[in-house]
Amino acid sequence: MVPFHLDPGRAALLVIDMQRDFLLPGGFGESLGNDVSQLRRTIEPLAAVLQAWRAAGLPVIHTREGHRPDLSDCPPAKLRRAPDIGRPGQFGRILIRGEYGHDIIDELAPRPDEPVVDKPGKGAFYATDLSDILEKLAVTQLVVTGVTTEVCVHTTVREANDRGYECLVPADCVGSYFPSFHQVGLEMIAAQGGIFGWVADSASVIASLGAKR
Ligand code: C5J
Repeated sequence: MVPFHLDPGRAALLVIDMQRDFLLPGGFGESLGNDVSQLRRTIEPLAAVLQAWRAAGLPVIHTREGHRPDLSDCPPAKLRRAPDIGRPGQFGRILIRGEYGHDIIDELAPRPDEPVVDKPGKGAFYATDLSDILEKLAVTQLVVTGVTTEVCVHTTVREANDRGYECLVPADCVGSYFPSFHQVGLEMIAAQGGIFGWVADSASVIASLGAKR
């Protein structure tokens, strides 16, 4: 496999959908019968990467999955399969912008200078200005973290790969409610010599930042 060499001058950290609706006990994710501890185990390693990334002065971009209060940006086909979107939950209307549950967990709260990209879909490029943000930053590499491995992380990595970005996924910084999907999701990224990215871990990302400083 071709090695991934982090080029700090051209890299951004992407933090996908670390939202209360997905991660908090009592929230939307748990209400669907999911074990949120499978996602919550990413918080500590991801916070460590975030801290090192910020200390290196490199760009961080956060995303949130969600919709306008009138649901006009939620395709009926999505709503049919996720009818709880927009309904009241323990942390406000589920996956609706402006609600407490839609926002990012306190441990990974964005800084005022870090863009937060609101996305109606699973991928972070669809119907967002993420491409413009990355172009302005002259970024060509993405370290992609967050939840869930096989849905929003995977879709975003695939979208990014098709747009020419080199994507590195630290395995301990992404999580799924389904451990088997997580495992296979990671294997799929790195299969066949890295068919759409690379997989590493938080320690190696932090170490490569230190080495470049
Ligand atoms: C899902 C996500 N799984 N952020 N969203 O619906 O992966």
